[in-house]
Amino acid sequence: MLNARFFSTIAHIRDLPEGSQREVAFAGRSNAGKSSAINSIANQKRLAFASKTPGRTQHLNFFEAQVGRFLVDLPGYGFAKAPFTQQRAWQQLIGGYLADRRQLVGLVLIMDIRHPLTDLDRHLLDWFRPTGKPIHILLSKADKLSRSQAMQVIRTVQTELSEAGSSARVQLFSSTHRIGLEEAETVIRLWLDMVKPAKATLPPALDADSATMQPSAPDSQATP
Ligand SMILES: Nc1nc2c(ncn2[C@@H]2O[C@H](COP(=O)(O)OP(=O)(O)OP(=O)(O)O)[C@@H](O)[C@H]2O)c(=O)[nH]1
Ligand SMILES: [Mg+2]
Repeated sequence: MLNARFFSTIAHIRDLPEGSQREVAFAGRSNAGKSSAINSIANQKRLAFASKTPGRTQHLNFFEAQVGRFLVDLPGYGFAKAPFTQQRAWQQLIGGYLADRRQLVGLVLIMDIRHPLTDLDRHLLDWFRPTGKPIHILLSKADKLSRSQAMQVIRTVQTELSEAGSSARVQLFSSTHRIGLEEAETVIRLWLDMVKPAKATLPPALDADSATMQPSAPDSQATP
């Protein structure tokens, strides 16, 4: 688990956190499950203000996972009829952030598994691609489908992405049923250059118990 804590809410590009080194942004349609995904990955309840009312997240919400390493919850798109890159607020704040933020190292795109790759999702994928930064897709609410239905969707999405020349990776995800959490966390840790705290293990020769043990058969394993 990443243990992130709420850091700040940003309404203007000029207020982006100073001293940030790496950021991973979470984007997707309104109600796709972005805030819930951040909550479950960050091991927090109500951290990112998940709600039943679409469009609640209006600004960029920053969560600090380690000093200088952030998860960024973006406002959802899909309300107004115009493509989001033509909407003034989106263009200035979120568009500007995604296109120009040097510290942004990767984009997590959340898509409801029951409505994957909408026109707006494709638009975002095409629009973000010139940055050259990696995209990882979470097919969220995977608990809403059977395992075989979910596998069918992931295959279809993978095929469509590769046909469109996208190198985005895709996985199943559910915040409520904790599906795919580890896989998502691994990607985010890698992008943020965070290493898991190493477990303190003693080399066998220095382990007090094994030092006093009788020699065992070559293929048997010593259990702690
Ligand atoms: N069954 C199920 N419901 C989920 C899951 N993730 C989120 N939801 C529900 O979907 C709704 C929207 O979740 P949010 O996390 O607020 O979605 P969002 O993408 O942040 O929405 P906006 O901020 O409005 O763009 C809430 O009612 C959540 O409880 C999931 O994995 N499974
Ligand atoms: Mg939200």
